[in-house]
Amino acid sequence: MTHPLAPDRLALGVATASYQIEGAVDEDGRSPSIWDEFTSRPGTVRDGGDGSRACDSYHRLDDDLALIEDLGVEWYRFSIAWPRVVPDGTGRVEPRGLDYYDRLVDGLLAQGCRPAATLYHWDLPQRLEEAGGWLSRDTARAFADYAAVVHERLGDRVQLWSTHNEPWCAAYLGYAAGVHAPGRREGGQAHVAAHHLTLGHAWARQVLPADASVGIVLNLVPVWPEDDAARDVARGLDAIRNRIWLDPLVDGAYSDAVLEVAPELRSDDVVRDGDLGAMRGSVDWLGINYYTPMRPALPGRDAPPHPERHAYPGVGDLDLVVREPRTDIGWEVEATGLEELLRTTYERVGVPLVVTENGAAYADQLVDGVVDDPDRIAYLHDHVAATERARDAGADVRGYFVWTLLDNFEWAEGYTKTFGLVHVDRTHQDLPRTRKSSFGWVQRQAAALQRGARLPVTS
Ligand code: IFM
Repeated sequence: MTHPLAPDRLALGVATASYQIEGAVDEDGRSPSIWDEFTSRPGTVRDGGDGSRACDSYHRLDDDLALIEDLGVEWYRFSIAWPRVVPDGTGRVEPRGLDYYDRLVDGLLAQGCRPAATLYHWDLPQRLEEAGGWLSRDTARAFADYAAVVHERLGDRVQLWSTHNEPWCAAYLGYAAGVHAPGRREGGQAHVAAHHLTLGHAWARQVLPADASVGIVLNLVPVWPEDDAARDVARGLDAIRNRIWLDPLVDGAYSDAVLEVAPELRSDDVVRDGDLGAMRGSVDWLGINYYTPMRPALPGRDAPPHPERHAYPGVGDLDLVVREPRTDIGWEVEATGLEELLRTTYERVGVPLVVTENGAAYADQLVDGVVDDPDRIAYLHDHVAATERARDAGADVRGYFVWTLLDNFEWAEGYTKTFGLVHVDRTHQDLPRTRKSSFGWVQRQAAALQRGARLPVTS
């Protein structure tokens, strides 16, 4: 199959996700998702926000298409809201939901931008959660059926498909730490959710045409133990962040490192005959979302506990060290982590890679109609350079997509953390959009690419 992104240069794109920008959660037949239910519970989101309005992109498709056209990038990565398309999770299809994505895809193509569709970016229909959510195999089957419905409608125009976005978050933040929807704290059952997410991916791959280019988007991380004492927890962390996803995709097996922390996956009732075979070789390309490296340590340091420490069932007590400099969401800035991750992942998987998300939250200020964000520009510059270095070292990385177009609903952080190239003023009823300086920086990269330049360019 010809890959939609060419190997000879890095393609540039920008990414978004349905629940974070669309709003319109009860329009045109959309049913509630697990995020609608989760955000309705007091205390789950830092500022009490939710996605009911978000950036109102469902109603402002033309405005946002105009922003994308002005940005000048070659690719726009978006996700599809399952509850808009198959409101009950299975069965009846809602054509009005599909119509919205149809208009988006046609609008992008008309302005020369290529659509990349993600089928699941965490907005599971609430009805499926009530039937067991990702702890049930039936959800994996329902996902494959939903994937076929979407592909049937958009597959003639969308060439780059991903099944899941960051299934680690869906499984471990959702079913172990309980800080994302559905907000469950079920310990090792999160490993079962992880298995069903990968199974859903593999079954979706089977129902999509063989000539479709299908991948999965993983938030893999470089794991750098703080000291020798942390080597065991580092192995466990690596198992849950990296190996539990890559082992079945590449080897069709869970390695001992994974089974040690996830004994639930030794059960024949969970991992059934044929599951691992379906997963093996099921990606034509792999998406990598990178923000920061992880530095595991043993607990007991004189520092506040890390909020993610409950997201690693089976690993034992661990802490995570975060060095300076950090972005506004508290994540260490370290671009060499991306270079290392791309090189080692390419060696492991051997399929084309795309950096499907990379970007930074900074506390932007709108002053006299201007948002100047030099820290975000520096972050993007250094990470594009790291991506090019990984290519120089032989990693077949085909694209770099910025996270994200608009300041949006940042999950449990609500609207308090902003990653956008475009500021959205939430103090105004009509949510006016203002291009930040980083928007201009990406515009210049896109223009330079058209002249055949190597990125990043400085100007
Ligand atoms: O906003 C998220 C996105 O939905 C998934 N990847 C990480 C981003 C920043 O937290």
